[in-house]
Amino acid sequence: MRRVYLFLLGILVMTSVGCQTTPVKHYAIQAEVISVDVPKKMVTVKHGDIPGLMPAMMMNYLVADEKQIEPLKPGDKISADLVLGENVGHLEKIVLVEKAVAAPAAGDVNQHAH
Ligand SMILES: [Cu+2]
Repeated sequence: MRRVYLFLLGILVMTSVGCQTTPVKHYAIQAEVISVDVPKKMVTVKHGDIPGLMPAMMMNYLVADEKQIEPLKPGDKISADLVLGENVGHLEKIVLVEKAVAAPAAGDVNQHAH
């Protein structure tokens, strides 16, 4: 009986090693860009709730590829893949969801009451 148990345990260990080569975790996040530092590959965002990880907050993230943050401007809404598992988390697959509202154009003046 014990032998069967060990055999099953062996299969379990091999299976988990096989399908999980790295202990890296991915979290899909939604965030608003606060500032972008392309040379440092750093982006400051205000992210929403990340279930099981942290509540909504403002924080800095490194990005794997600085080209992904080059076009970003403060106020842009993005979605990204937060990758944790190394010393520092970083963002991948950054997608611009919504462009920041542009500076008030002539048309917007009409919205003010005057
Ligand atoms: Cu956070």
